[in-house]
Amino acid sequence: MKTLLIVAALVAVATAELRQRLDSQSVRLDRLAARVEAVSDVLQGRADASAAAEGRVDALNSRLDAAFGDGCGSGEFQCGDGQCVSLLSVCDGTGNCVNNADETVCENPLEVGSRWVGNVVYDYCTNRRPEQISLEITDFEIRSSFKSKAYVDTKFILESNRADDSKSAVFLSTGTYCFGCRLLETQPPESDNLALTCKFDQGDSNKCSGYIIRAASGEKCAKFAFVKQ
Ligand SMILES: [Ca+2]
Repeated sequence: MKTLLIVAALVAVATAELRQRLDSQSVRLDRLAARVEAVSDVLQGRADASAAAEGRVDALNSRLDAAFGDGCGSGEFQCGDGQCVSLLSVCDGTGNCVNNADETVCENPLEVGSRWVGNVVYDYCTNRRPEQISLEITDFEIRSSFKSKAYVDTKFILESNRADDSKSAVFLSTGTYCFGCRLLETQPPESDNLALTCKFDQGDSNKCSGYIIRAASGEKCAKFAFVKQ
């Protein structure tokens, strides 16, 4: 009986060690995936900034669109069938796409009162190094003179929960939501000139990819994965 108990104890210890090692490997893989994504985003951000400095952003966008894009220019909306129309014509009440797609993307994913939580993917630039950003929508207004964008008021709560440094900071900011781009862009709330944007994937209004952007250069320097609560 005593021998059985010893064997059972050894098996339990070995199982726990194996589980710990697997968890550790899983964490390493998650970190590796995040680093690969981070490098990709930083390279993209630097390429954008460099091109802007040289006045070649249009040419770069054309080349990227040709290789990976939807065939439309940066100020255009893709109707889904190859046709491109101006972003300004999206959600203006008149069908500009032959298939009327520019008037069927006018859903508002950022309802007043909705709350979003973004967990950090990577962060190369903020001073606070938040592990999480809570985003609340306090106002969403569509003005009759400019229906392709909405004016959005937001409240950010930056939360850091590290054992040695647990704190939060609250900021208010204004911004816009572009229906054709499915993109929220906010103004930098602080003198560090860092701004938050959030890009919705087509067909999913409950998640958006949040980027902290250096407003001066457009470089993406932090990413948070936002989910609607
Ligand atoms: Ca239209």
